[in-house]
Amino acid sequence: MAALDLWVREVHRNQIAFAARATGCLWSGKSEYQTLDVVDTEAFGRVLLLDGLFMTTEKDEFIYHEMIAHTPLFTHPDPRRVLVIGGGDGGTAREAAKHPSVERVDLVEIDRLVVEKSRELLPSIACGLDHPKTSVHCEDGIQWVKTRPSAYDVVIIDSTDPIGPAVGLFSEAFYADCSRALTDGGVLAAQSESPFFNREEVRSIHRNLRAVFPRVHAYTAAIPTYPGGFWSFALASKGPDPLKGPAPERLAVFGDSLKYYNSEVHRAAFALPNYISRLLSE
Ligand code: SPD
Repeated sequence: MAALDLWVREVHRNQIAFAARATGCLWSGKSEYQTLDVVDTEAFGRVLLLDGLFMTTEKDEFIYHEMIAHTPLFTHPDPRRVLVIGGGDGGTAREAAKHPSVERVDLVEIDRLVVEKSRELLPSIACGLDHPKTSVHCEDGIQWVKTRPSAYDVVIIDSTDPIGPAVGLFSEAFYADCSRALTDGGVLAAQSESPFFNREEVRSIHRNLRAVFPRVHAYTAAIPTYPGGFWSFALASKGPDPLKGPAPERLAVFGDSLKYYNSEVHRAAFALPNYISRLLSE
């Protein structure tokens, strides 16, 4: 008898699809905010999907988490207090906690089920949730930043896509609250969608950030499991220049523990293809 032909598939805007062969489903359920599935695959190991969209996978998560965390953290000269909004799987907190200067990582994830299921089923990623520097708060990040003036050196918005509970995490009003939650010279990074398939979202993220921050740059990374395999991030700074790259003595402390990020990758990530720089200047 032939084995079952099971695939997990993300359909993007009913136009394109990305699929991976599944070897089993470890959890499927619904929280108050979204559907949540953890599926085992041959190609990517365990995959976390929210509302049917690939959020993170055991095998390629290092690319996204290293780039969303280390790019802003090495841009700031001395990051001590870090806020991660979203990021309930723990990968971004895991990377932030690696910085010797970082004393505290507040992780504010609205959906408790994401935290619980990540701890249970994605331990290599979720170890960041239980790091001694990390405090997990299952609360609304939009409210959190409203009441914490000058509390953080770096804010990282590790959100889902701009649908459902995450929509407010892409607004100018929210970015203004994040700016107030940052110290002078603070730095913010946010996942900012596919520059090829989400052109309007990318443009709007940059428009909203530019209304608040004096300096805003896009950077990119190749991420196999996100639509198009190519993803963008936004870096907004109240002072430090992200294009300089990491201080060599700070990066040296990491030895060979990073799998994607290095100083050449940091600088190269800000080099934009013409179609993206034109999109951002339109
Ligand atoms: N289309 C996928 C965008 C997902 C961004 N966030 C992923 C969370 C991983 N910590």
